Amino acid sequence: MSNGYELWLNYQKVTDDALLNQYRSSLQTVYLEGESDTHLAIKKELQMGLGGLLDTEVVFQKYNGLGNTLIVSKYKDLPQDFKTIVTAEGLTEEGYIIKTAQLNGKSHVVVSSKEDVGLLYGTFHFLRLLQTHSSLANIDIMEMPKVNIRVLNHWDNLDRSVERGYAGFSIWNWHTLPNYIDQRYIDYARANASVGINGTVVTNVNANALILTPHYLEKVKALAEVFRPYGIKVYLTARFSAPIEIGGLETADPLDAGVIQWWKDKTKEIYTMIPDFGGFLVKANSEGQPGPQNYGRSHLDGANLLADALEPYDGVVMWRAFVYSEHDPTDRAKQAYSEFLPEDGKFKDNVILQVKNGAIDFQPREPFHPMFGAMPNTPLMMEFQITKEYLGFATHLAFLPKLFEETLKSDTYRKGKGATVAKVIDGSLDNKKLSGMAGVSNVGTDINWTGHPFGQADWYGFGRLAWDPYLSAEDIADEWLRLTFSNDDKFVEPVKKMMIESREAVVNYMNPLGLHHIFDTGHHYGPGPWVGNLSRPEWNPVYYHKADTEGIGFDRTKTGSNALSQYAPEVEEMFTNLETCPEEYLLWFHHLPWDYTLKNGRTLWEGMGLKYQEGVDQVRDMIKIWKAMEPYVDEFRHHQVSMLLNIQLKEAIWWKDACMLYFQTFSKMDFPKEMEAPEHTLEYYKSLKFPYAPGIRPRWD
Ligand code: GCV
Repeated sequence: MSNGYELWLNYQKVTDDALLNQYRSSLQTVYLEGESDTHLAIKKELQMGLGGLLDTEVVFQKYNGLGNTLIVSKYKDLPQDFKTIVTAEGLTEEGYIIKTAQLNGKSHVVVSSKEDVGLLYGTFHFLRLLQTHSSLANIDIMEMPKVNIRVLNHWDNLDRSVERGYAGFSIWNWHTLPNYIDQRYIDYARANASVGINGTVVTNVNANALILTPHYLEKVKALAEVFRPYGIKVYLTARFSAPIEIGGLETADPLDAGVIQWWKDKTKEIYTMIPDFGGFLVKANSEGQPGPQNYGRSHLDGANLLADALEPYDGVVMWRAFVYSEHDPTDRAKQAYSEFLPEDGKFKDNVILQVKNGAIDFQPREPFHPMFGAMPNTPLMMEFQITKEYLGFATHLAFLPKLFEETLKSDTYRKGKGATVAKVIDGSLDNKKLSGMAGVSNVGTDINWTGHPFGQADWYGFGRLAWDPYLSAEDIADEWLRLTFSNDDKFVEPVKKMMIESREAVVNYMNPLGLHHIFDTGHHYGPGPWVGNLSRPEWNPVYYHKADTEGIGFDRTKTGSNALSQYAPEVEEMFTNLETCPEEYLLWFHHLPWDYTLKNGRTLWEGMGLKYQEGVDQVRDMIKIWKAMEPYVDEFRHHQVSMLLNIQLKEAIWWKDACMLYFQTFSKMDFPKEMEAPEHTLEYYKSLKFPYAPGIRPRWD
């Protein structure tokens, strides 16, 4: 039985006997030299990994002169000229080589790198090869991350609540830190390092300045010490008004000499305690957070202020582009672009703008953010949401790497065809020095970390894509299933198919055909397309679907908000033209009549009903597939996932019924005959209230 705590690092004994014997005979001795903390972590991981996978005692031999090379061999004596086996030439700092090397007619597996951390990454990869039952005969791997900054963003508050967290409380126990080091901190670091995540922002972007006080910095330092051997840097969110709140100043104006000095001093204090501190992540002038605009200054002034303070220590500022103003009546989707575009090329070298994958807010499906195609002179990093604020919390199975892949593969056409978002964020399109990918974490104190056992796959997949944004979601699903559950193809193939389809299922039963942000208010749990009474127009679902008796959808073409003009002409044309606009984005960009004819010949109204129904049916299929998997999965996790899938089905039906009943008040048309009739009345769905739905903060109404 597995409670899921070990994640994808469970190192179960190899089940194939022939392979097990082969592994056992060729992997008897591990030769290692180093004694740095990272080398010790490597040794521990190999002891655990090989011990578990091979269920046998593996001998570790210290061998001088190996540096950042480790050799796993069947031979008790290592040939003296081992140095010729591999060279780390051409590798970047975090890169590694894994090779089956022949020497004096003898075969060894060699992992080699330039720096300690590369060897750690190589070790995890080597273990992954064994976990996925790969042959050792001809390994020839060279890996280097394509993206520099690969970070998790924790929206964790100091009281241990987690904004948009659905897997328990924050894993950071601020009260017992710095003296009590929870084993979770170490396992968290191992899990992240195993997929190449090299940074963590431990505090919420809706920030609390207290984290920058000495009392808390001591605690952050303790975490940084746990993470350091695993190549993970700590970052903090910087509340822009901190100079006032904890510094006793009267202003936080970024051009004020006292404020400039305060940030310099604070940054120095942090680096004295944490020499490899990563830098600051900032949400400013967004959803009530303070920022430079409070003083009539710009985002540029704010970001450069912090960049100056961090520059002597090689720290970076990750400045969020998620901004929209309650005083700006223009389409919310246009605001970030309008705000940041004029500043392109003016940020200091150690500033990177952190841009959400889409221009609204982590919807089940969004077109890529237009900023990715428009800022050649500013490094842009991707912000994905791993936690499922808008994809069913931790009770729905929706494999997010599929969503991430879709955005990364999108073509911005900034330099003609092939200028994908992946190329923008790995910096290759414009030869950027800084590049990054952030994922809003879905981790909490639940035993299995992520609530839903399949939520682990989203964390895993985020890390793998941050390392290499060109990986396919399908390969990631395959890998994760083998590591986490079983290598049996009779299990892997159907469940992989289920994972790959799962995200589309959620889109279908929540937001089909380009609908978006029709979630119930504040907590975003369940449907609320009827909500229209909130103080800020763009917090209301009615703002996004614009349903009326004529039709439905947000016109973002030239006849509407013209948000499409923010894309390259090829993209603008493709989305504008109804012939070429993919139907999954239809209502994102167009307001269309209810009887508009879809490509399948059905009316838009009928098409909506069919999509909602398809989503429900897809969940039914998922339940069927999972049921058949009973022989391959331990009872505990099988039962857990079964219960969750049943919740998902109930909620999928809820979404279908509530949305279709509500939209019917405008369309005044009958439901398509293939759609199952709603279970309740619209009034019933409207009456549902969830004041204690998880993940909300008091700020939200
Ligand atoms: C951290 C959305 C979420 C907020 C979140 C915000 C952001 O609005 O609902 O909880 O705040 O995005 O990304 O800053």
